Amino acid sequence: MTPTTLTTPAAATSGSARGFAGEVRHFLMQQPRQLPSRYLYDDLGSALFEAICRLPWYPLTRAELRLLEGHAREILDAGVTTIVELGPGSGAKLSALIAGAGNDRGRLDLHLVDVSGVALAQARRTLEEHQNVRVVTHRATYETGLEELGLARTLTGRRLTLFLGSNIGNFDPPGRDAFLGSVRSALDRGDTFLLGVDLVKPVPDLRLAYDDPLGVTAAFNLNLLARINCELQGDFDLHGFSHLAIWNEERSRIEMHLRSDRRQRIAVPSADVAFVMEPGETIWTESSYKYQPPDIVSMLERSGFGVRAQWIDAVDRFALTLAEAT
Ligand code: AVI
Repeated sequence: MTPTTLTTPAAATSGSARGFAGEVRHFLMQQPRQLPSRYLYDDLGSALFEAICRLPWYPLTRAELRLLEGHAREILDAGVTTIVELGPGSGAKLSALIAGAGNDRGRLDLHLVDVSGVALAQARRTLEEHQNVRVVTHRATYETGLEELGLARTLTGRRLTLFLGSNIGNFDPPGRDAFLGSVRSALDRGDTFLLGVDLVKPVPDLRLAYDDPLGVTAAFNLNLLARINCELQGDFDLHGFSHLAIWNEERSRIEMHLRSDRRQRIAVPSADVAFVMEPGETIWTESSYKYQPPDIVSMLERSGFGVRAQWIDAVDRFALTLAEAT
């Protein structure tokens, strides 16, 4: 089958050095200093994230896979002919869903949306192992990909859109609601949406998931400074920073920070920025919101969905929620 890839201008420019430099300057000058978490995922960062998903202390991926396999037939009911996955990673989750649905399903069109060409190529290889599927990759941001797919839709069959891995947890509440609204706008009434969300769980478990004893999550976090050094000629001393994972009870989120261990001067010439960090001062690199099951139902209902089913992994506290565009 001929590979199909659509590359939008937005995807081509969103990761450009100029956008990165401008955002690094803007966010490092905020108080508290910050860096957007999407920049954690260069090639090394993506490989480190794949490693995190295999750690015994990070149960999200395994819990979600169990739910996908166990409820595949209910999720992929008879009318679904098209599946769109936003951020497919290696393609393993969609692959588990298709395998769990058995051999009596009809033909499926699979549309994969991601800014990373490497991830799309890997997901395509995984998914083309299945019989009776057509894989179309869209190298685009989620929003642009959804728009593209909305315009290109045909009138036959129903569409299922997947947003898995608790990626929604990395949005702050206003961004989350705007994103869910844009997903809803791209769907027709009756289309379905499957959302994978990590749940609130005991604080020691959350701390271990985001500060593992092997130091893989610390490396994932510190790699952002290594990326800035490499791509923007920064002079961050990686030995002068420590990884922190803090549970913010009030906001129900785990925050990742990089703490300066001493007073140090930092310059990033290609981002046109230089500043001093005091001992203990941090750069906030990620928020990972954790939800209660009813919160997920409410956020979907507010965005124009009706919830059809919610499945919860009681051991690792993870939820898959299947909703319908109303
Ligand atoms: C991708 N995202 C859902 C992960 C999370 O759990 O927030 C990223 C991650 N950060 C540290 N470990 C994993």
